[in-house]
Amino acid sequence: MKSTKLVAVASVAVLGAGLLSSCGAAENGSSSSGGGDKKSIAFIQGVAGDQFYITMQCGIQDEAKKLGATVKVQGPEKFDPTLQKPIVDSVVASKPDAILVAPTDVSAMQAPLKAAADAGIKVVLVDTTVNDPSFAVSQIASDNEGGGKAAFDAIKSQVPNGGKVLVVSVDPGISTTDARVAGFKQAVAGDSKFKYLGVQYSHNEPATAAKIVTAALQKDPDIVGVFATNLFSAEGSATGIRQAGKQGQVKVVSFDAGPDQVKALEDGTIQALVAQQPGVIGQDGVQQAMNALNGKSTEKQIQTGFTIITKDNMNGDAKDAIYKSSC
Ligand code: T6T
Repeated sequence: MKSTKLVAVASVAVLGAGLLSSCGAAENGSSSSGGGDKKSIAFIQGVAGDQFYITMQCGIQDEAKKLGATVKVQGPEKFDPTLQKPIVDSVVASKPDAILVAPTDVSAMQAPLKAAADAGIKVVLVDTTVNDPSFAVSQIASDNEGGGKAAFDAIKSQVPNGGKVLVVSVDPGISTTDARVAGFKQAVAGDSKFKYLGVQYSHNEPATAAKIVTAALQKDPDIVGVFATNLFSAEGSATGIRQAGKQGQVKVVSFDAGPDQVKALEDGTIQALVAQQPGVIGQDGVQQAMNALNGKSTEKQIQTGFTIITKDNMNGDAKDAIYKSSC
């Protein structure tokens, strides 16, 4: 296993769609035109329009250009396996040489992706995984559990005296966000000054995340911290905090680093971001796919690092860790 590429830019001393296809998918970009004897790679995102996957797409396209492959990108309109499965099926029918895919559910995407591998397509799992990923030539993801722990450390540095903490996640059954919740929960359990209020699911809808946070603050006005496990949970949590008029009072730490999250960092609604390295995940994914296609050995598992972004380093060392909205 490749060593962890952890980028510790800052200590956690915080504070201080294009075309719509018939199956409802957004085909949001293809690159490296031509073809000939070039290898063809299909990238299937977890959801279209998410800056995490857009940044990953940029890394994929850059690397594919270097290595001489074509790339087609598609993603479902929502982070939802019932919408992602038909995309996988139609991509498999189009017979690309390799698929880079972020499965939206550990169980529901198992059979469709296994079928892709059985059809002779090299499958690389990027970001998320499935229950039995043995059919994949490689899996590349952040240290999601470690990131959950880092999120707790960031909250703790804000409120060293402890108190009640809440988690806003996406849906159960997503490997990444489930691991972040587990890492955070375990870290809270290790510090008796903190009380874990549990996890609530936003279904990747910012409006739902906002409602969760406002309702939780009504029920428990003494909440000291919120951990939002991804970009859309964070956007909604920030809205909920603003609606409750508790900016800066309740400390918010989230995964990801989309432009809206960075704005919330700037205005003091969010205190720290655990930024992943989606571009690197994409580059590594293409390299592994090409190795597999060229008969070279692959790395079964690659773990990428993260950067803690705060108001203090967002315009400095951590600037490059902010996600892109376009390539
Ligand atoms: O946090 C990322 C990704 O790692 C996760 O699997 C799903 O949500 C994001 O895409 C951010 O919205």
